[in-house]
Amino acid sequence: MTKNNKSQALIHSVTSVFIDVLGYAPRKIIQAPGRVNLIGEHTDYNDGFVLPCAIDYQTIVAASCREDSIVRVVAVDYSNEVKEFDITQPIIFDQDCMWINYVKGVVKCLLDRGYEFNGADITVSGNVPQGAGLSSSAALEVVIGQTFKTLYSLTITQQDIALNGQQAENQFVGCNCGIMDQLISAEGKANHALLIDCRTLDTTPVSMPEDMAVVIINSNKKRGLVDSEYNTRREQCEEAARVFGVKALRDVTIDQFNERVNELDEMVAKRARHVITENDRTEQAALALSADDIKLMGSLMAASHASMRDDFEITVREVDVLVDMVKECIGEDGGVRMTGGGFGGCIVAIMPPAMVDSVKAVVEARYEAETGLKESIYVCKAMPGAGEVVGITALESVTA
Ligand code: GAF
Repeated sequence: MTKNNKSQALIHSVTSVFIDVLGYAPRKIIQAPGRVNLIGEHTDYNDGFVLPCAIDYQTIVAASCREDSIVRVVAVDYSNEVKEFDITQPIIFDQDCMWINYVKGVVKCLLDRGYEFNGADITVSGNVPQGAGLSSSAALEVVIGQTFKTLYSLTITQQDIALNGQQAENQFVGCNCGIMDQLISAEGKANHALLIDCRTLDTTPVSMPEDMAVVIINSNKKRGLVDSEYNTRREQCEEAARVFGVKALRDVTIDQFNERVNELDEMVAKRARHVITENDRTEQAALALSADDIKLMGSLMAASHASMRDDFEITVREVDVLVDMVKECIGEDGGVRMTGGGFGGCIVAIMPPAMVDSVKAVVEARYEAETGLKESIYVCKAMPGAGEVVGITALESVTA
């Protein structure tokens, strides 16, 4: 991974806290990125297609092996709170401290999969905005898996680090998410998005046009009822698949849907139509992006947003306002849609780099006035997935 200023600051802070709190210098620095999904929303758990890229907002760990069986973790972003657990004892959910459950879940799942290791000392910090739909949880799950892989030379693939993280989230933390977030965090590629087939987990790199900026705007609308609404959408999709007699909505074409739509409950039909059309849009978008066809990409993103708003019903007013505002600025020269699980959170826009300042100016001038909320804007690059941070020693980073 190449260092940028944002990651350099995180490396500095995990390393110096490691030395201050744990009393010695860490052996390894490991990172895992957040992600932005360009298109393909709520398709992953329907065995469909997604097109995310890893971004230059990350979770970074400083770590060393221990000779005993204790995992000791310092959360730099939670006032250096220290938590520890013993991997030879039952690993149980902590009702009072949420962040440690992601670490515990990942370690427990690694042990359940048969990997063997001792304890570790870990400091962790991140700059992926939390609760914004940019996968801060997946970045934490993946960086912890990657840390044990690195410290103990585990023969675990990047795909299995992702699956292990998803299992931790599903079974230990209790959110029934799909595989997209963990997989892009583990396998992302610089300057590329990945078309992921969420049934086979095959990934196809899609190069990002050079003259295209990726801009994420956080509505800062607090995401409400996320887990319960998410799980309801999943159940509705599963219900539709049952009616069609298939394993997942991935197996239903648009023509088949139209022929049998009357057999579905009205709301279930809307949910299914979103997923089926979104899968199709996502495959088309991968082709459009690799052909630098931004006009087509923009129209697919617009259709995706309308489908999330009208059929899947996961957008909120503030997000719709932002999308319309940005669309007005970029016209057919780019694309914009909500990104992530929904019910608040972020939009993603692609546009020529020369437009970024004027789009920022419009949003800064109008969004707060129209919604009472202040946005946050991140201009991102597509980054590599999780790995050890090379070309830097722990002490160099502290003194840099
Ligand atoms: C969340 C989930 F974690 C993903 O698996 C995916 O379903 C996404 O929402 C919606 O596309 O990020």
